[in-house]
Amino acid sequence: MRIVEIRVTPIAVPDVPLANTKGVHQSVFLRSVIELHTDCGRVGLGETYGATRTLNGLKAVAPTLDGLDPWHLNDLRRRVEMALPDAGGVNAPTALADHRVVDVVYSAFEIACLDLQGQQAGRPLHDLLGGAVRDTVSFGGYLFFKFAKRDLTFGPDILGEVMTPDALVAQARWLVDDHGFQSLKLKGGVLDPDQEIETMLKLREAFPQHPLRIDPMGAWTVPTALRVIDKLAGVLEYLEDPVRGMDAMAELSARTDMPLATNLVVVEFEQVIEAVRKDAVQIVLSDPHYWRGATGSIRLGEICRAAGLGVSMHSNSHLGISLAAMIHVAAATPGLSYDCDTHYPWSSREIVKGGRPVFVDGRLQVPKTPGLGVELDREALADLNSLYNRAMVADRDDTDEMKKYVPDYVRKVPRW
Ligand code: GKR
Ligand code: MG
Repeated sequence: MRIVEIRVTPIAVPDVPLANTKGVHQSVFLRSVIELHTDCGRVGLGETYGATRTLNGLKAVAPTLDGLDPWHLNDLRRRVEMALPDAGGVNAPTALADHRVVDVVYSAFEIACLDLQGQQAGRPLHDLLGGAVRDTVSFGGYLFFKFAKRDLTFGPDILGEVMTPDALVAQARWLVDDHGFQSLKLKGGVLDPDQEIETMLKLREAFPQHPLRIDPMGAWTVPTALRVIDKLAGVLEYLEDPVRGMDAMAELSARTDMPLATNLVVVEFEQVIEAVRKDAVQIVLSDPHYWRGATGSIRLGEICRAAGLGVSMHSNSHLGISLAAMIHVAAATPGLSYDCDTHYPWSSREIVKGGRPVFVDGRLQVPKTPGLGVELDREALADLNSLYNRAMVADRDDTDEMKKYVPDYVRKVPRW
């Protein structure tokens, strides 16, 4: 089996103004859809970020994959590195973590290669990763403070403005009622820490059995984080990226028993070593979009096990190909003991056939069909590609978008 044609299609998907510590989501989120066509008529699929640096990286690598054997992932890595010397990071200047272009591009093509391997072998992708250790994957409800969407050109709003603790609890009720989520994560770092403490306490009251997390993405100083921890003792299952940078996380970690998780300070294997040396975090978020694909994510799980760290799973706005990849990886990661993050309920479109999967009790079934187990809906892909061409949004910039809602907004991390 050889790759004979590579397609990279940028798409824009209607989004709603979800807030975070660096701003707010734009009216669309961007993704790239990868298709690897083979000489035997199979098509391997991948989905990743869609902003310029990722898209350019994917396009630069695509022609070099002609003739690749999808079983040869070392060859894939070699070709990606050769096509992208000194490519740097993918993220916007306002982002808080920087993922390497080579890792992101490799990851996207790797998933598509694994999809092809699975199809040829007649086995689900997770069988290529050591096999599933669970039949279903459990996701948590991802809560956001948000504005009421102003520009409805590309799609409607969901739920209107949510900027108070009570409105946030109502949002959680909606997510739990509609999808059955058994745990909840709040994207914090948006309101004053006292209001976010109040929000978490109200969530605890409304959902006494649900494990709760908050992720302010580095919005707090160490003293502020200690104050929040004091008020939320016994309420959180873990605290994600409360302070900014490895050293601040290490300082906080030395002063609290609260488990600290991250998807900001540990995004490469070298940083796992640094984090362990500094005892900066207790849980690392895995993600097949930048941890060197599905195989890298499994390796991360193994390294975390050896280092005594827990594993959870990170998400960004995504559609069904990514969701499938996340499910296969989660299914084959024995040490994953927390509900995975997902932004999925925040969009209503899909690019895979069969429509949107339905969460039951916050869970999705692990596919048993060969490869990723999803097929492209070409009409839906064309539609979102046309939206990409019309929306004229080439990069994610939450800070710039925030100025539309709060004209004097200044990005400041940490802010409190
Ligand atoms: O969607 O605004 C967002 C999130 O803040 C996302 O961009 C983060 O990458 O969900 C992510 C996180 O856990 O930090
Ligand atoms: Mg996070």
